[in-house]
Amino acid sequence: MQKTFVMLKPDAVQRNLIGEIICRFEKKGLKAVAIKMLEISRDMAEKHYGEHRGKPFFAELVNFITSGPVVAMIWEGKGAIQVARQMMGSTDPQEALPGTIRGDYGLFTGNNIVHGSDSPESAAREISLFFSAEEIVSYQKSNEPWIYGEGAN
Ligand code: DAT
Ligand code: MG
Repeated sequence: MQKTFVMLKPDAVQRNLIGEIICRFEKKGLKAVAIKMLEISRDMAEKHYGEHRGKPFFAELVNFITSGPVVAMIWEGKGAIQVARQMMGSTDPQEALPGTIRGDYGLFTGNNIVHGSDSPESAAREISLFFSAEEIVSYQKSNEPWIYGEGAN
């Protein structure tokens, strides 16, 4: 089953949105297989956002993501990468549609609440940057046939 890396950014933690956002992914039917709170070092932030190095907002982005604790998570499910991106909404919360996480909770691109992997390659890279293999669990949930129908197994 596909895995995606999702991170609740420092603004989500400070604004008491951890539970609310985890609730959305759970209700959607995705399965949490790793969750932890941590403070990101500058080195890790620069690695995580390496594709944006050199862009005008890079320094601000690294400052923001290291400005307080974050919640790093791996969610598993069919099409999890694309599904989580759709649930997050557009990068700019002013453009993100109501009903999406950024559309419901944000107003400013710098502080856009949540990160989600944008491809299988970035999911693999981000998962291995944030989690060791021992931190990722593998388990069955009895509700899977109710989520995926006959295609559950
Ligand atoms: P996303 O987080 O939707 O994948 P991205 O990978 O293009 O977006 O950018 C990473 C983060 O960088 C984004 O969540 C917020 C910040 N960012 C992107 N574009 C920006 C801009 N034009 N000005 C300020 N911050 C920006
Ligand atoms: Mg991105």
